[in-house]
Amino acid sequence: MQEPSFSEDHSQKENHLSTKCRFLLWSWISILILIIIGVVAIVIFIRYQSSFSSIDIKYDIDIPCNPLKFSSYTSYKTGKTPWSLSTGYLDADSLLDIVVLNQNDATIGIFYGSGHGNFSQQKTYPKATTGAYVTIRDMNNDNKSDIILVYELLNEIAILINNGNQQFSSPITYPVGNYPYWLDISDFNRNNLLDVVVVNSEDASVTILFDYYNLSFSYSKTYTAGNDVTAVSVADFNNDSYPDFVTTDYSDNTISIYMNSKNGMFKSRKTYFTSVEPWGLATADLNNDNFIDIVNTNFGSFSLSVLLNDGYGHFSTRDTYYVGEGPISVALADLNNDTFIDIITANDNDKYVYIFLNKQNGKFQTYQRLTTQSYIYGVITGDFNRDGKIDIALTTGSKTLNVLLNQC
Ligand SMILES: *[C@@H]1O[C@H](CO)[C@@H](O)[C@H](O)[C@H]1NC(C)=O
Ligand SMILES: *[C@@H]1O[C@H](CO)[C@@H](O)[C@H](O)[C@H]1NC(C)=O
Ligand SMILES: *[C@@H]1O[C@H](CO)[C@@H](O)[C@H](O)[C@H]1NC(C)=O
Ligand SMILES: *[C@@H]1O[C@H](CO)[C@@H](O)[C@H](O)[C@H]1NC(C)=O
Ligand SMILES: *[C@@H]1O[C@H](CO)[C@@H](O)[C@H](O)[C@H]1NC(C)=O
Ligand SMILES: [Ca+2]
Ligand SMILES: [Ca+2]
Ligand SMILES: [Ca+2]
Repeated sequence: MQEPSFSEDHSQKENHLSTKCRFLLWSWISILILIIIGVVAIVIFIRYQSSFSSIDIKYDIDIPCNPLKFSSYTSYKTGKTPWSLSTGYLDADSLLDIVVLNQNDATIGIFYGSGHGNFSQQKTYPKATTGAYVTIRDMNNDNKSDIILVYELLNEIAILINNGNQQFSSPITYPVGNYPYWLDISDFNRNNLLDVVVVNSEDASVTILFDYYNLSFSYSKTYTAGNDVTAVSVADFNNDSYPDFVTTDYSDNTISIYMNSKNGMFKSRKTYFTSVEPWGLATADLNNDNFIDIVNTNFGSFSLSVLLNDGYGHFSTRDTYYVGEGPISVALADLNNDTFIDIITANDNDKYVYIFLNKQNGKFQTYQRLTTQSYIYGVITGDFNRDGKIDIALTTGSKTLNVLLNQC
């Protein structure tokens, strides 16, 4: 009876010892594993952090210039609340200039370009009141680009005629609807006289001023629109060679498509849901099928909607991309020269410009972002230093214009 009990004791002792050994062994292995995990975690964290400072993660390597490379921003002083901006040739030197609408100040500012990517200090021109939108077009067909503004408080648009030598006429105004917010220019009735479509945000309407000639429009038409209609973009959506247009209906969470009846008159609008508070808007062919597609910012849901044209001017395919708090303006341009249009946007609540590269099929890669000054309203693109690479300019809440040069 003892032997078994002894042998039991003995084996228990042995078990006890080997448990101790195993405990020590496993402790060491565990510590080693923890150290390895720690090191790996630190390496990942450092790499993630450093890539985060200029750009974000996960790239499709087969897209050119990926990640993108831009200069850091150059800052130019503007007036109060620089809001909308536009680029074009405003003097006779064929070098791109930039006009900035200083919303809460009685001026617009023109930054004359040198062609090297740098600009003059702003040269100011008077305007009558606050303004919500500015664009550039040769309205009177004299081969000099004029400046067109929206006066939201006066329910008017205004045109400054370019008189050459960096001189402009004082603004000539034209009545539209209640609280106009944005406009676009085209020739809807195809008679070679320019027409202007204006969205009136506070009376849910769209005004079209037709046939600008000898400083006047010859007639206008008003169409009902969505609620708080904030932006408009003209494009031929159904490829019938007559220009159509799209609006963002901020309080309805929709965009509306207005199709031209091939006489400059418009059929009743067709709406598509986007997301919360659609605001900024741009149109271009994003998947290279020759049909024009739509991108809008959704201010309230911190996102972009991309709506692809099915070839008949219908937009049932919608993709959503998240971008951060308060996106307003959006621009479309091919930043990496692969023939596919990329998306450039920014938020009114941070200090980055966000770039979504086209995956060459109308879908977009995770954004890359570039540092700018804070609180961005307007974003535009243009080849400011004439190197064939499209650059970016934007207005900020620091009362500045920022210019970032493409170096990809
Ligand atoms: C129009 O103006 C540009 C300069 O802005 C000039 O290069 C071009 O030759 C002009 N064209 C005509 C037809 O006058
Ligand atoms: C722009 O840069 C060029 C070349 O670096 C320089 O010669 C020119 O004076 C600059 N122009 C302005 C307006 O700063
Ligand atoms: C242009 O408008 C002015 C003033 O309204 C008028 O006197 C003039 O006859 C018009 N010219 C043409 C060519 O229509
Ligand atoms: C658009 O219309 C033009 C002229 O009718 C035609 O040549 C072209 O092929 C059309 N484009 C597409 C993508 O269908
Ligand atoms: C862009 O691509 C075109 C066509 O491939 C090429 O000719 C041009 O040089 C490129 N531009 C730049 C700036 O790389
Ligand atoms: Ca016309
Ligand atoms: Ca398309
Ligand atoms: Ca591209």
